[in-house]
Amino acid sequence: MSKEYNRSRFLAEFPSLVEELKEMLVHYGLPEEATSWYTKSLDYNTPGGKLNRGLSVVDTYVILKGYKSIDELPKETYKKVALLGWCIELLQAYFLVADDMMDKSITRRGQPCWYKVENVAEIAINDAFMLEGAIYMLLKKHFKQEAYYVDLLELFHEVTFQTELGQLLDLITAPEDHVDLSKFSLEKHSFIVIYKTAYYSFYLPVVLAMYVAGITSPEDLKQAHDVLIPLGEYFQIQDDYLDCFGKPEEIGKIGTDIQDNKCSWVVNTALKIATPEQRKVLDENYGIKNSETEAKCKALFSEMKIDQLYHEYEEQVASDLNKKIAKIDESRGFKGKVLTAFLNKVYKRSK
Ligand code: GPP
Ligand code: MG
Ligand code: MG
Ligand code: MG
Repeated sequence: MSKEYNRSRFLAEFPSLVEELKEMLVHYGLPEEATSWYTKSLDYNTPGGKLNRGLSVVDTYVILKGYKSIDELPKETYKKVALLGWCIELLQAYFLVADDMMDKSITRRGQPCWYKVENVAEIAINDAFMLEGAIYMLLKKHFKQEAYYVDLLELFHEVTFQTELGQLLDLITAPEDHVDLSKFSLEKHSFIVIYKTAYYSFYLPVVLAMYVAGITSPEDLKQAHDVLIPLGEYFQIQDDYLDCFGKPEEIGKIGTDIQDNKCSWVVNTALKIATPEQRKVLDENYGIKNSETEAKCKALFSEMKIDQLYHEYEEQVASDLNKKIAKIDESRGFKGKVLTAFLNKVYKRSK
């Protein structure tokens, strides 16, 4: 079954979720102008991305159940699993609306960041909260009767908290007014990216599908965790790499990491091998809100062949992960194929 088909079927579920949320607002007696604001925020911020996280819930469930394609799923089951996928996309929308304000980003998914849209500005903070709120309204409506309802809630809450911990360290390691590259390290980078990205983007979709499929032994959750967390770390390292070396037309956003003084994989890798002269260039040009100093950092990263080191890292991590996946114990129903599918989606991505 084609990727395009899976994607369009998943997208086709979204309008009915918006309708359900609107009905809940009618119940509260919310005036029309506020309902239409919320709808606009949901439409603008939720469906426009790659949808990898949401689609992964469906894909993982199909693999765990041994189906050949999504068309073999009973309609009601498809809807349920897709709804969990949309809940991750709502979580992602919530994070991105807030992250773009914190990172002072300009574009996202090829359009202006939500807070940059006319008349939105700081209202985006409340909109972010309400994107998160939608998750729990939908989970209550569709999953309250399930034995694993509390597990779902706890999982969403814990993963959200973990993401916020990563975001906290990301932000305080990148103060706007004070550049101190000695505060950076690859170890700190690893904590930041595992927490701000790997849990919600990789661990969460698989564990959601595992709950619905009834495969939830601690051993299986650990097997999933031990591959998905390093895979998510690799994914965020790609994001850091693309922020500096990617094409804005391709990645749909303009990189801000150098000017934002971010503790990114690129600068950490450069710091590890820099000569005293190169270190001086970085000390004088990194983390400044200025496109000329930014260009100097980029030129230095190219001269230091950071892109080559990145490609070497990429080969190494993919080979390590494949070896780990080959050792998965499938005796309780979990399947290594779930993890291979993820790795294939991520390996050598350019957007
Ligand atoms: C991505 O970092 C991390 C997030 C989107 C998590 C945000 C978490 C919150 C609690 C708000 P990034 O800033 O590198 O992403 P991008 O490059 O897409 O802006
Ligand atoms: Mg950020
Ligand atoms: Mg950002
Ligand atoms: Mg980034």
